[in-house]
Amino acid sequence: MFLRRTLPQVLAFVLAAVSAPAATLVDYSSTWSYFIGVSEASAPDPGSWRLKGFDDTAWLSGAAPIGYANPPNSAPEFNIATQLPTTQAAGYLSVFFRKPFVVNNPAGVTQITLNVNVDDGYIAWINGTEVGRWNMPDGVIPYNGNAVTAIEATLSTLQITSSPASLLTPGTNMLAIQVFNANTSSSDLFMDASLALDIDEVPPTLVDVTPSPGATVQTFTTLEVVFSENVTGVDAGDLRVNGVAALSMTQVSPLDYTFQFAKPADGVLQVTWNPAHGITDLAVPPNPFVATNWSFKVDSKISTVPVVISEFLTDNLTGIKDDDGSRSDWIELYNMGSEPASLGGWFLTDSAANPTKWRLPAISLGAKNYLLIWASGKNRTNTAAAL
Ligand SMILES: [Ca+2]
Ligand SMILES: [Ca+2]
Ligand SMILES: [Ca+2]
Ligand SMILES: [Ca+2]
Repeated sequence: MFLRRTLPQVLAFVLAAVSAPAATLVDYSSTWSYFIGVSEASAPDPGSWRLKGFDDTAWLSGAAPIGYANPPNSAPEFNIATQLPTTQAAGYLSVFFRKPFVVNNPAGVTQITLNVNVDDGYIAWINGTEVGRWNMPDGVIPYNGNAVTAIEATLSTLQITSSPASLLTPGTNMLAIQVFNANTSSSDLFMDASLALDIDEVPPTLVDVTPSPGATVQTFTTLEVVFSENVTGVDAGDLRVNGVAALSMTQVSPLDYTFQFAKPADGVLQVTWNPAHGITDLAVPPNPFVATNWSFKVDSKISTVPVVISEFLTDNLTGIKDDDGSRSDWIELYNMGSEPASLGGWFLTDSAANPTKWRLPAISLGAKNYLLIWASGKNRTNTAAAL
């Protein structure tokens, strides 16, 4: 058996990250409109039959499974509900199928599952976008193209988890399937299919906040929150610091918001949500945001020296030598800031148990300047010479 899948960006064979119930929108044994492929199903655009607006009133319709077996009622095809003429009798290699389905709120759809029980191969489209093919060659296949191999009816399952909502529109949508026989002498053809949507039932939560819980910041006027998914209903009045609502709110993206507050006095700030925040995800029915509170601290006196360890060497065997001609390990500090920074009150250590192992002299490191410190154990503190 030869399996082929295309459009990998819309086909992800992974478990959905969220648990969600599936709503079956097209069940097996449904009634389909169909057109026996003695020509393309639409002209001049051979693809327009896949769209919702195409007029298929002249097409036949019948309940699935739809197909034929030669001889009739052969074992694998015993349950065919709508009999087609054989390819030999009617001179075709493919059959076009259309089935409308209704989606009230595409934004809440987290996965589309399409099951097709087919002999011999198929290509499927939702609203004109190909969502997958099975036992078919690549590329555009004309009405008289054919499946790769002859098989008995086989169930193939597509799970579309990457942006499934982008394939759908609110209201009526169109599932189009073209079934191909493997060759003009094939003894059979078979199609039955189901389509199910997983609906989001997972409430939004916070995945990141700034300032973070327990943080100490020097100044505070802006608070940023990132939700686990796109949400709606976010207003300045939804978020409070020490009981006072934000002055304003800015939407960075549908899941990322900043809130502006009046500058508070130093101390611990409690961040809470208005119980009537009204924030929900985009599912139908919507799932309310599960609010969590946190606190952080403002201390205007804390140092915010923008000095980082920019480079270090821990095993100096062949590198540079210090003033005494010996090779020690070294650490390079860099002032990222735009002002000179005092190193007074800062320490270097190589022991987590001893964070104040070596006190930096209270020198000033100029803006955008580097400082090399030898980890020599010589404890040099003459700021006029190398450290
Ligand atoms: Ca057969
Ligand atoms: Ca066949
Ligand atoms: Ca959700
Ligand atoms: Ca709100």
